[in-house]
Amino acid sequence: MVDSSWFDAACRRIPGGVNSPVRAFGAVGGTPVFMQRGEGAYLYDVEGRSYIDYVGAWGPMIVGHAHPSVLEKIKNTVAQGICFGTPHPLETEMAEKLCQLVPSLEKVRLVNSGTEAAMSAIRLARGVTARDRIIKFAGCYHGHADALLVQAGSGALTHGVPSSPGVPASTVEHTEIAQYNNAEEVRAIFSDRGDQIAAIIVEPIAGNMGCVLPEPGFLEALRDCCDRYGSLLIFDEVMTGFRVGPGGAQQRFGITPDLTVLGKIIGGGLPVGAFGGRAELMEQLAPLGPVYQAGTLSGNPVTMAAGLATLDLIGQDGFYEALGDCAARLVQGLREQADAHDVSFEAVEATGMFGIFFTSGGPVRCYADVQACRAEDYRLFFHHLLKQGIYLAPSSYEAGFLSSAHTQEEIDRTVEAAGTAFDAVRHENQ
Ligand code: KE4
Repeated sequence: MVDSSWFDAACRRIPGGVNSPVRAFGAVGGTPVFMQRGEGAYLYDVEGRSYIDYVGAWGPMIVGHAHPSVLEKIKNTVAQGICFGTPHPLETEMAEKLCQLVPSLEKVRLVNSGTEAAMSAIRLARGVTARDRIIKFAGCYHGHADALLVQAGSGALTHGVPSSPGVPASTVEHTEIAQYNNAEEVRAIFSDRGDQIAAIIVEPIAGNMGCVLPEPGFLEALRDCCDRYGSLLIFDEVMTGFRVGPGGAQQRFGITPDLTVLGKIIGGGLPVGAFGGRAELMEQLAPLGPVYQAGTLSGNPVTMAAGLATLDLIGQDGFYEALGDCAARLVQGLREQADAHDVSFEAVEATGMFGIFFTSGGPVRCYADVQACRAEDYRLFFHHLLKQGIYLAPSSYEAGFLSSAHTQEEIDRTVEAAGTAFDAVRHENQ
């Protein structure tokens, strides 16, 4: 593996040696791999080893690394200057594109991260409804804004408690935690205090506890509760937007949220976030309306260029069919290998994203199911694949990501390498 001196040097000046905790390999152990270059479906570490990449920078790199069209558009844009702090035509082009592609968008505001987008969408929902309470789901992640760093309080509590030091209890007292795929629980909350609830925020496919699909009726129940009580339904599509289909999860499932949160893919790998919805809601934002929101680099031209080039590529005929075929073959191959090596295992896919679970308990449908999975087996599996040049997410609580650059060759190599990895897991469990 990569010489640890790279990580030692990083740790001297960067907390934990990383600028985002999940990169630190805390969940799988070992020393993080320092990557130097990416091309197509591959990453290359600082010592020249290659890896088939199933992290894709946590979602943005859906057309693969260093795609020529994306690089070209970035180069042409940046050659004209980097950022002006004024309106720029590419911002209008991006807003127009997003509203064409995402069914529920009439207006959209660009920001610089998914965190910022989710935080702003919640502020807007609270401002528009003049209500404070929000509902989120255990295992769903919407960035690290204070109001969302919350975990379920003890039994009788109807509000969350901070999940991180530095978050005042008062900041999360209006945030409730429900269980994913538990429509009855949400209905009960609404029947008791629906008139106090500003919004539900949900990952329409949960990608921050592996990959957990909504069961039939779950998203519909959220939509129904919000309609009955005048609350807003916020789909956090930072991960699923343009990942699970051209119009995201809302198009895939035919559910129209009131607000949508986006990020990752729309920046093509550069810092980005966006939130949008009906014009009547979005026009409550400054400078038109009273809900304040701002950002120095929001909508900057270079990010817009990278995002637009990426959105052009995913708009090509057959893009999602090919991505979905690839995911299906990968998941099927992993299931077959797990069976062949007598390892109890589940795998799910949703076109460009997938989840793998070392579970003996059947389908994984909520956070508690994910917590019951064998994290130690995932750790072993991860490292045995890493040694064979396959780079999975360094945490069993993350989803995996494919790109249009992954071909049958990468899938075959991965499935073959998984055989060795499953064998190691079985031996460890004997
Ligand atoms: P960012 O602030 O990291 O751009 O986006 C936050 C966010 C919001 N909503 C969803 C559904 C997300 O998945 C994310 C961020 N995803 C994680 C990966 N699980 C980012 C990786 C990291 O934290 O380094």
